[in-house]
Amino acid sequence: MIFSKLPSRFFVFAVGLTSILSMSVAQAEYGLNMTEGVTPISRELYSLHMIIMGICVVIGIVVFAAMTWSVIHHRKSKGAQAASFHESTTVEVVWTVVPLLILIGIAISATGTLLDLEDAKTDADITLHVTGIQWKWRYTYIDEDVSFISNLVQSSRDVISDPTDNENYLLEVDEPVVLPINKKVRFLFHSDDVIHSWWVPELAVKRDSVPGFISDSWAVFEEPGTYRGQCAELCGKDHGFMPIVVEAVTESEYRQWLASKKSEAEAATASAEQEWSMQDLLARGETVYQANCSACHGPTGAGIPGTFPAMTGNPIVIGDAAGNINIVVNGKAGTALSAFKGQLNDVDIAAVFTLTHSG
Ligand code: HEC
Ligand SMILES: [Cu+2]
Repeated sequence: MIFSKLPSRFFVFAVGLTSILSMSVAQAEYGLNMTEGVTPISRELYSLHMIIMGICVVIGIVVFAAMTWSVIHHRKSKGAQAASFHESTTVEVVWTVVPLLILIGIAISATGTLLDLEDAKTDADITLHVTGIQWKWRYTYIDEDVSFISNLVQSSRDVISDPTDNENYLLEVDEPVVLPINKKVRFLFHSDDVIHSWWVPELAVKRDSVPGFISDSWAVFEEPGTYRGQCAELCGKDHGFMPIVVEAVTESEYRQWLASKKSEAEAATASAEQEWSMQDLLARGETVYQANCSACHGPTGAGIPGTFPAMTGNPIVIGDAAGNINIVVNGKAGTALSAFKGQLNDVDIAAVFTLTHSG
């Protein structure tokens, strides 16, 4: 009989459940609930979530209590007989009207928040264009003439075989996005290649970045701070290696940062005119290569046979200079190699060319 098997099955179930629960306690930083976040919209979403969760819990308790009570009090061994009534209008009206009222209640509280969430445009102070690229993000400050690529930081790449003790492993970038507090920031999302998703839990922003399509979202930071996130759409080999770091700072720090970004860009343009020693160029090339090329062509240039060509000893790379530069600058349509002209400045392209071309 099935009941003779019950105790051992129940035991396995109980042990399983306990171990799952104790696991989630051990990994407390992942939490059991969603984060409340740091922006007005994230808090609105959080309270909406709590209200609806509360309603679901109450319904769950009522339904399971009724079921459990009926199963125990009307069990066959007690000689219970099924009631023989049909088509009770009262019951049918009750089970239609009660859920309807609950749904209307949820819709009323949700609609305001959803409208708020969708309204990225009204009164936006700053527009940030976010582009997903395999496997990094480009940030362009519309109206500010500032644009840069944000890559996984080298210190995370270096310890991939043993990341113990690496603070913010895979959650640190070389160039964080900097934004001022108390301003409405509108994000525009787009992709250069496949679908990515820009996800920063504390901002309650998780939007797909889709090639050929622009979607938006927004945030207002109330406190300075550093907020981290990741790409949340499986986008290829290094999907797990394109983190997001947003730094919220005061208005004056933001202005300073913008100014320093602009002078950095000017210095980079000017450095293209300067005479570079071979040694400096190779060193610069190594940095550019590790940040921009190593994900596909490998840290040592060995590539991945059958998927990404090796750089070392590659006839195209060590052969005709113009052909090699053309491929890097313009990319190759239909392959994973994107055009680097919008991502690297002239000196960086020259440096990485010098490095790879020298074998
Ligand atoms: C997202 C993956 C990816 C990244 C990042 C990448 N490449 Fe490539 N690269 C490719 C692929 C794929 C090809 C082969 C294209 C083809 O099918 O012809 C290629 C080809 C090349 C070639 C032509 C050699 C050949 O055998 O086809 C050169 C030169 C090159 N890449 C240089 C670079 C440089 C320099 C960087 C960094 C600035 C870089 N690549 C970054 C994927 C990548
Ligand atoms: Cu991605």
